[in-house]
Amino acid sequence: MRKILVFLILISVFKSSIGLADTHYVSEAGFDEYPYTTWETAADSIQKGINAASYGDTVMVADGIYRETIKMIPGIVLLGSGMNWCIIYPAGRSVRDIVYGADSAVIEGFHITGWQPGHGEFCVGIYNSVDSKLKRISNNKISQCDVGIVQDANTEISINIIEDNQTGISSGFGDKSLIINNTFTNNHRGISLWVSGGPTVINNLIMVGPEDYSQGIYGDFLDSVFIENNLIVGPEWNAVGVYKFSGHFETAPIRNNTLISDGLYGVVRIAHFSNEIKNNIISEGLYGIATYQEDGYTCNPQVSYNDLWNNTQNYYTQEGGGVDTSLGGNIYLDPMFLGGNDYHLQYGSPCIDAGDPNIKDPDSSRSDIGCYGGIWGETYTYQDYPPKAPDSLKATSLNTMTVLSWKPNTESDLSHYLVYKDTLAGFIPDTFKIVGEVPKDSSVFRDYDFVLGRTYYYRLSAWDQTGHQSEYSDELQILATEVGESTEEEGPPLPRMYQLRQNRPNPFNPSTTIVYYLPDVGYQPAEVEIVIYNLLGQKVRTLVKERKYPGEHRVSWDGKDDQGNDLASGIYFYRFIFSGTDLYPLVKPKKMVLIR
Ligand SMILES: [Ca+2]
Ligand SMILES: [Ca+2]
Repeated sequence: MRKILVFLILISVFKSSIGLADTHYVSEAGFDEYPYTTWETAADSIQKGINAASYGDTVMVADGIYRETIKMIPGIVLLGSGMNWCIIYPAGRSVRDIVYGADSAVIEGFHITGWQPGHGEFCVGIYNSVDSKLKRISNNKISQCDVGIVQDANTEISINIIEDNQTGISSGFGDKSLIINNTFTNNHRGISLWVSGGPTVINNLIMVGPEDYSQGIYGDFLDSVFIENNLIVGPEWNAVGVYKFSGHFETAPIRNNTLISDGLYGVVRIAHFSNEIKNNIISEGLYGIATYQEDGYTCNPQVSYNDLWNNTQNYYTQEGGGVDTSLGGNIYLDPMFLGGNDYHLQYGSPCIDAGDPNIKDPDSSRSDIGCYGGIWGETYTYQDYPPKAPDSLKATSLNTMTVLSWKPNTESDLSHYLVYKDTLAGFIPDTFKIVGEVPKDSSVFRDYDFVLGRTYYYRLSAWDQTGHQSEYSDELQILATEVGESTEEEGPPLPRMYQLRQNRPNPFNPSTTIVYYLPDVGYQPAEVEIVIYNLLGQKVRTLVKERKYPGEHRVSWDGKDDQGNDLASGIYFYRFIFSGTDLYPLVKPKKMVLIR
């Protein structure tokens, strides 16, 4: 019922805009009486309906499976009842083109499906060439073809679903089409751009297919092309976002795209090419941007204001290839996507307002990096999500402390971590179980409060600057043991002891040297203090107070106090303070003698 209503509205629109244009009907339920001008007399095939029409007419097609191939005529609008109900499927026909285009015609609302690509006859869903320039291809699903749409004309191709084809759209020979708002899924190549093709490719979602070297957009011998605001996602290890791109460009910006190539192969691979790669998020690939020389052409694209994140190697250049980053603006930070398959940016994302300042978003602010920023982008509310739960917890027990460390969170709006502890497995963290707060630039926590031989359980949460708490980390179990024993089978190598060695020479005049040793207990340098006291227990000199990496260190003392005065002969003590905690009695203070 709803569909019929839509039809009636569409009919009235066409009648009023085209004037004397007729409408012809096609339905499996009609009486098939020429010229098919009512649903009751509807034609029993689409081609009959088309043949009864003339320039400016509309042909409306009801639900059904139409086992035929279609040859359009100029100037008609061919309207199916919708891609889920109106199917053109010429199974078994030994033909190449399922739909053959015609000048200024429109096709909308069909599912055009061929046979399995690569089986028997080469199959094209819609053939649309310079001799048969369709005006618009919209709201169709095109599947199971060797090529979904062959495109050598200047056509609007919009809001189609193009899936399970060998190639989704093949565009070439001077094509200046607008390919906009389409969804490509599971094609070996989403869009192939051939000899001197130069379409504008905007706002498409391209889910790259699963075969080896599947590609989102492939280009060869190009003239000019615009690749903007596309989301290209490679769900398989070998996917490539934008591949090859050779040619003699007048202009070929790759701008404001989000390119996620989940795995081992590169996202952008470009030859003969010295144009701009700007405002893109390029993530998860083996190579973020790869360039190489081909046929003697060098390649040195201008790369600015991109976010390259979590690629094994952000830039890869072979001989004759280069990357010109002199304009700057590139960042290498977690883009903070919403997650799942949603690549909108979270509140606090480093990509917000970080694109080229000369490019504006629809809300007139500075462009965001990625496919929702820039002139074809969206205005949307940035949702403030909590950070991810801390991950990869490790712990080591020494006899006076337990050292926890974890993989640092990557969110730009991170504030701190909270550490929860209990003596029961499977405990539920609450505020009474908080044993520490760790600032965002550290990912180590030292716990001095335990009984040797007992087992403790830890969980962590991460907090952002607007007060959102992550989910809790997995629980980590640790048995507090004697020095140097690790309770983890595959934990970090056993740390050596903290050491504060006897000063040399001793007694001394005028100066002496103290050697100390820090074990490896985590990812971050730790603050170390070495403080000197007199016999009365008064602090006379802070010799060291800074963050130090693990390993052996040495420091000299010249017998002066903090004000630079010479101290008197006598006995002095020095002690070792580690991240604010006196390590006594693990590391006992040592005595030294100054002789004037
Ligand atoms: Ca912005
Ligand atoms: Ca947040």
